[in-house]
Amino acid sequence: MKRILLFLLLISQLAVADDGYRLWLKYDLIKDMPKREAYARSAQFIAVTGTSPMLKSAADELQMGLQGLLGKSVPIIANATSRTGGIVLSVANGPAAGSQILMADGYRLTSRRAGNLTISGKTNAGVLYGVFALLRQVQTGQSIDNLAVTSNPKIQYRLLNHWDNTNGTIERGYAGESLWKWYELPETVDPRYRDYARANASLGINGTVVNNVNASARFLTDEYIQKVAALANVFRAYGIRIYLSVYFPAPKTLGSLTPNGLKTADPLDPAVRKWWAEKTKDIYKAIPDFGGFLVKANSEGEPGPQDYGRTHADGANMLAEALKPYDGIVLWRAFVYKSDPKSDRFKAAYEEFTPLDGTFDKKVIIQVKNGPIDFQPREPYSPLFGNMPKTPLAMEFQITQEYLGFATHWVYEAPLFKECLDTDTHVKDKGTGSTVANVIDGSLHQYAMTAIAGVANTGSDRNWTGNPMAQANWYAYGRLAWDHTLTSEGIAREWVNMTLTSEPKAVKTITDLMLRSRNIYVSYNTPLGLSRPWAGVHFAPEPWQEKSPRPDWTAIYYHRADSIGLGFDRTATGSNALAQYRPEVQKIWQNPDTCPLPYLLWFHHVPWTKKLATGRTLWDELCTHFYTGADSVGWMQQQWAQVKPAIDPQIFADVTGRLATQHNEAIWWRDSWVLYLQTYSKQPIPAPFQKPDRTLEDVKRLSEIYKLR
Ligand code: BDP
Repeated sequence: MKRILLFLLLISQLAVADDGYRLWLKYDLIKDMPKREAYARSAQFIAVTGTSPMLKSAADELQMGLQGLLGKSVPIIANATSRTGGIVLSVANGPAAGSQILMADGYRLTSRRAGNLTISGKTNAGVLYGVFALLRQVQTGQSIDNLAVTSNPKIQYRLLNHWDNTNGTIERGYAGESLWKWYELPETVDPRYRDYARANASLGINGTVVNNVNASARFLTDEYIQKVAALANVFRAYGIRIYLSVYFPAPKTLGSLTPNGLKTADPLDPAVRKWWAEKTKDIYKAIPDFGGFLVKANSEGEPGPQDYGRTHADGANMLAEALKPYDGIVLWRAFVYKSDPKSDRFKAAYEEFTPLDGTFDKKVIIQVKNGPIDFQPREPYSPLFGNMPKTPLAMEFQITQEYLGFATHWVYEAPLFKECLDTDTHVKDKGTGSTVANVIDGSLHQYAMTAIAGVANTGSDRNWTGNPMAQANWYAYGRLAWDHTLTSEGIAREWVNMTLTSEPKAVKTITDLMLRSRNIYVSYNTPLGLSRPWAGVHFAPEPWQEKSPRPDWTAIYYHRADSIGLGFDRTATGSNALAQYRPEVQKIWQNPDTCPLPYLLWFHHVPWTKKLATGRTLWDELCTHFYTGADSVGWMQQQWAQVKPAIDPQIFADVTGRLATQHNEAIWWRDSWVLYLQTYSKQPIPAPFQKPDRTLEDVKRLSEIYKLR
């Protein structure tokens, strides 16, 4: 008997074990019976007029979702005629009287007592997004009676960027191999591609760049165009268009392999322009809804138009010309910096791009990283935002945690995204709509096109993102791409409810943890405006790193520690990068006494003994951050332990393990920083903190070992 009971217990455990594959689209049965019945009364049928593949995806998703949530099969019918009590999906042009206007891709949910619940969109995609919005409403336990919701995306092109290579590896990927099985495509189409598309559509993501920005010319061969087309065929029914990163000298590289091939990739050469026009034509023949090209050029050794004495605009406009007959765009990246030891890398993108404002074709969007350096745990916003009024600028965020502890450290990124989006560029008077978000949503400069991109954190791991908590970053990026006014807290709560648990206390505990996680990481990793304490591997602490082929690839270039103090003087007495911001911004940041502490060392070289607004000296403040940051990971562990009863055991154990690793590594970071900086500050570790129980040599050795192959 005992054995049977044990067996049954095991089976029930197995039945609930969650491998994370379903992401936030779990659709588990709602346990609250009256609630479930209330939903069921409004979902007696799904009526859908029209047969487009996207409407079919919408109806199928709704049926599948309701089947899981309500535990009953809801029939799909062609027409509601006189029936009530069901859900009607319709592509309705024109807005309903008196309500907010429905835009392309937007959706409207309306329900009245004793009628039908209507999900309408101006386009098929709008209906699909409306379906996911309704499911979200049910998944998060909200009423679906008397609905009057209209939601339009604030940004037109909402993209993921995959840094995936032909050999299946992912640049800066921490969740396994590429999702795209190039060697199997186009003949074999993994069903997982559809689930990828569903997840993205549930957030409103409508485009994906499938290959690395450090691009291979192979993606432009007929062989690869067919493979990419097979993916596009799956994604199309979910409103997702495919884009390709292109290798700028492809005409030359591929040309050299064909008879009478090209000897140049000069964007002003007519033969090169013809090559691109023909290539683009081939792509559109295979992928009629192809989205366009993403380009990394003259950046980190990647070739580009400057190799031929041409400008970024010459290169981008050539591709725009090739795309002219089609509905495609060019996303040209602004991530550029030169190997000039005298210049400040911070200033490079602004210096190269602002003089070109107004010279780009109208099909070109410049894609700008959120900060001026490179996806650091905390950066001030890029000064390009607000300074390119005549050229649409897209935001590029990095979802994958290249500088945020890979897949072990738990960092919820919505606060990082929001911090940037909500910062005022002061192009207009404060509070009058000139935040970074207002730049990229086009409202500030009336851009004709708007875009946002997130460097994906997905891979072939069963749970997609390696760390189950990193799913929240994909989710948060997508939700903010749709509506940047959503709050980090609201998004976190929604995600936890849909993904982990709806037990109120656990939801609160996890949401709080998530909201604090980014600041905790910054505290032990790069507090007070420190940045880039890495060399090759963007993981192990190496603030002492001073040798590299280029100065801006060392760690000391960024923190500038010396016997006087710490930090990079970017005021007028230093590199004067601050001059790239509006006077109002400069005014706050140029004075070390008014500069917000999180940005202090980005702009100032501060004496170790200077008293900060907190009442502590710089040295003491740094130590306080390093120590409390590392200790706070212990707090995260305790908080997480408390939610155990509410969380699936497999996910609970997975996160518990990762947090233990994070705690050890946070202490490693703390010790590395304080021991190293102490060689300059010559100050003791302030009470109540204890001196590390290892030496600088010990931690240096650890980092060296970490870098071994
Ligand atoms: C850096 C990454 C590098 C990318 C580069 C980029 O380390 O792998 O290729 O950004 O964005 O952060 O182009």
